[in-house]
Amino acid sequence: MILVIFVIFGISIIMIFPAISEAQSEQKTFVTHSGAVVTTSGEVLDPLYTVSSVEFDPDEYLRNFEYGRLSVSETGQTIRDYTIIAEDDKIQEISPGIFYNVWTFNGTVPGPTIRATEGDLVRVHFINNGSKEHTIHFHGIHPAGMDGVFEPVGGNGGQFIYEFEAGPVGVHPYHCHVMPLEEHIVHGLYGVFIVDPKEKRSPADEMVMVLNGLDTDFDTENNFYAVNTIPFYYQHHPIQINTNELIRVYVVNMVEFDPINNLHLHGNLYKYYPTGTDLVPSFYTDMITLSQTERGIMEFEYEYPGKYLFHAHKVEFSEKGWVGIFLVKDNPDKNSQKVEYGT
Ligand SMILES: [Cu+2]
Repeated sequence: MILVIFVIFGISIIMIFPAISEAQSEQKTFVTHSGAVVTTSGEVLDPLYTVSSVEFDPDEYLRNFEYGRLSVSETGQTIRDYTIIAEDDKIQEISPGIFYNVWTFNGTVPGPTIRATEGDLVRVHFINNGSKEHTIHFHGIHPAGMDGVFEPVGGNGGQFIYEFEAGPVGVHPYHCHVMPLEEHIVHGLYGVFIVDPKEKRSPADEMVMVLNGLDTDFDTENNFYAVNTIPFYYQHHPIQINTNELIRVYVVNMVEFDPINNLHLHGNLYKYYPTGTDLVPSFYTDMITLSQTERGIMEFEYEYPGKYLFHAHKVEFSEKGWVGIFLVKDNPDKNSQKVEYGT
């Protein structure tokens, strides 16, 4: 409160002004996915922030892998340099009309999927352009000083270089490890780190699915669940794949607050490699259960064309957005398919 005392002509006048926040009074205008124009003061999200909006394309994210800037050391080791920038002032429309303050790595939730081959030197140039402290904690094997736990990187331009040898083979999450951890994760500071074996896996149509939840009313329970952030996205925009073509899905569960998540595939079963560390599948199933940051690799082919659901068999999660569709197209000549694989 601002207290101002005027003394005019011997009369005391006390005026009390309410504290004024620029962010609260400033109107922001967004264009929704459907083209509607929405204006909000932003105060329901977080009045401390001056916001800018971001868009996220789950189709682009699905098959996008970042291999880094390549060089070779004097000893012949492949070096991969990546740059990851953390921010915590972005607003994203995560469902029509629902705006959420996302904390991002390189502007998106999840952050980029980083990919390397076992034995490569991974160098991540981390820049924290947020207002809070953030880090990157990679799951996997690395020195203690590279763990992203005891060295919080200050906001407003703080920097740190994470350097370690890629390993073990598999699919690993990375995420901010600053307390309160739940808050930093549920706002979106996580991504996927894939370590390929030196002898490559067989060619496949590869994709990344991050199972996540969004607590939009800050009561430490998720209001929405999704695969790749936008609830129901792949139900409305089915993932197109081909019959008789190997599909490989790197799946990572980043849902906070709920102890388990799961994944059920319709009309098919998949080979499942928990954490992806063993090159021999552990299960042949249509259903896996995943706790927080549990992850693995699924492999399958569809014999019959058509639409097939994949979803959480925890029905609450699927009804709140964690559901998608594979649109399987007939592929009479599978040998003519171009299959891209990591370099
Ligand atoms: Cu953080």
